[in-house]
Amino acid sequence: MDVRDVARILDEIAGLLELKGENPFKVRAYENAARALDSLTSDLGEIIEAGTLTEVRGIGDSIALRITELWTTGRMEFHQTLVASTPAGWLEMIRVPGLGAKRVRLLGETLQITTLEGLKAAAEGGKIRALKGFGEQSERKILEGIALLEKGSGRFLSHETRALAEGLLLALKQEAPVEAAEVGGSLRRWLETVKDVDLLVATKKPEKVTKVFLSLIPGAGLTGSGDTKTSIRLPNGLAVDLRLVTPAQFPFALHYFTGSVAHNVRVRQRALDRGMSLNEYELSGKKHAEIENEADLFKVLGLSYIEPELRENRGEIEAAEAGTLPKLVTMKDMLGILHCHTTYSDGRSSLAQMAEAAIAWGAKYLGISDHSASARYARGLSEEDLRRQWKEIDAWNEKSKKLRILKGSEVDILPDGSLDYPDRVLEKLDFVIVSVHTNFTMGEKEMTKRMTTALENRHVSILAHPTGRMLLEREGYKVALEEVFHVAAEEGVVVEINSNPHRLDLDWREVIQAKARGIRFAVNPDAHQDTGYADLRYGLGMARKAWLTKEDVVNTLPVDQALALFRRRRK
Ligand code: DGT
Ligand code: CA
Ligand code: ZN
Repeated sequence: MDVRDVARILDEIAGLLELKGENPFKVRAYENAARALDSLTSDLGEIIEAGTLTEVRGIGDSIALRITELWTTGRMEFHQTLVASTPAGWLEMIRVPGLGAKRVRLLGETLQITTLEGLKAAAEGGKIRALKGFGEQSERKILEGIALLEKGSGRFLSHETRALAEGLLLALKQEAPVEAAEVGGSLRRWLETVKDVDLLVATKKPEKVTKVFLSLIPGAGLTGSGDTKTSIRLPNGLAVDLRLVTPAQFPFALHYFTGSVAHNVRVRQRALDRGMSLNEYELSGKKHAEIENEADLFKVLGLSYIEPELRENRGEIEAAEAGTLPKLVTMKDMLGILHCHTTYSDGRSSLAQMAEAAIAWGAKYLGISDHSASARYARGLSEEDLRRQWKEIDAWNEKSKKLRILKGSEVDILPDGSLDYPDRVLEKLDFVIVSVHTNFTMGEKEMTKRMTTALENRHVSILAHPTGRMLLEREGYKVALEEVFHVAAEEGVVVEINSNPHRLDLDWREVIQAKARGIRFAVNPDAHQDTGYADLRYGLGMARKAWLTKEDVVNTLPVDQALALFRRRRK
């Protein structure tokens, strides 16, 4: 259990209390405690051991006791009692986008609904529109929300599973007789969501490895066990498959279990065409000594090495044959970090903290972009606030040799396509990010016009999170992306790949389309605190899946060239 698990359970308690119609102050107390844990700067275990948990702002006496119980025993009586006394379906219903705990309870009690299916039936039967506070539109929204849930059901955000997978691999390498170990499947291909975790281990002592594996997560249930495969399921429903092979089989198994299925089918066919047969354990007619790793396997098949991110059967095999695979952008290439928030708007770290963290991360420049004036949802900056921030940035740049801070803003695109600061303010900024944060539900035509109008403003440098999607939560707004790309390409506007693992927006499939039009990209963390730069690896995963090279990504440019690019349109 780590601190994030504890925060998640506190949030769940807040939801459960709300479902029960408990005192809002009590609900708030749990939410506050969860946020306090999120922004903890020292180790929770150490704090608990030192008995200083109640000194953390936002955590009161009784919640501190419950956190301690959870941390030390792995369970919390209060939480379990709450879960046991709430219809399980209600917890699912809260996950329907747009339905809060209050409405779930109202619907549950008045219509005697206890399951998600019951909710769907009620909405389809037109029973919800008759209730006070609901209408036909809310009924339609509920159905859309359920459809989205069903579509994503059983999938997980990749960051929720990656840390677990990497932790398990590390533990196996340290504690078991492991010769080689890798994560496979969609996780290794950096897909944005994953169904399960596929682990692959080469060993000469499979029983020992299995035994260690089963001891690593005490709360997990065993769902399958054999000589070569062991499957467990975590309490949150995530399945982890461990496959065991011999060291000689490892390259074949790693390639096979990395996938994708479509890629595998092509590669296997290629082997057949060359008179060989390939399966997850071997390539017939080849001595194992000839193939020590995946690169050797590709080579025998007449292909250059294909990075896992590219294995989606989207032309990578043809390119590998022709020797035209791109040199994918890497973390080392990234010199600058753009799109970051501070305590001036809705960030949790100060400008100085964000800057120090950027230095530690190895950045040469940092683009600050707090929210604009009318962004009430995020404490947007007035012109006066912005000027105050510029002073602080100037002072920093005067004294710091290590990191240049750029003056930017994340400016709201207003419903009519105009921007949330006048041009005379925008022209003073080093870079201008624009994005849609309000009125998501307008029609496709209107939204397209809104966005293209904004991009035509010559002060705009970057379009952020272009579709507004939240993975497994909500679809993006309706917009004709081809038209937006067309204008962005024409105007020289850079398009963002937002690295927040809940967004990963623009999607890599769309990035491929946009790149074909000559668009360049910024891989941005959208960091709201000084630990937020870590998300860049997820954005980079998207960039690499879209075949992007260093040249396609503007924050690989030295600061002067990046600035010149952002200001080019103003001349
Ligand atoms: P996921 O789990 O839905 O996020 O996506 P994957 O790609 O991880 O799929 P998964 O876990 O079902 O299988 C892992 C890999 O095993 C998959 O990427 C390729 C390989 N594999 C699974 N089933 C087949 C199959 O029927 N044919 C071939 N050629 N490969 C398969
Ligand atoms: Ca998988
Ligand atoms: Zn932002």
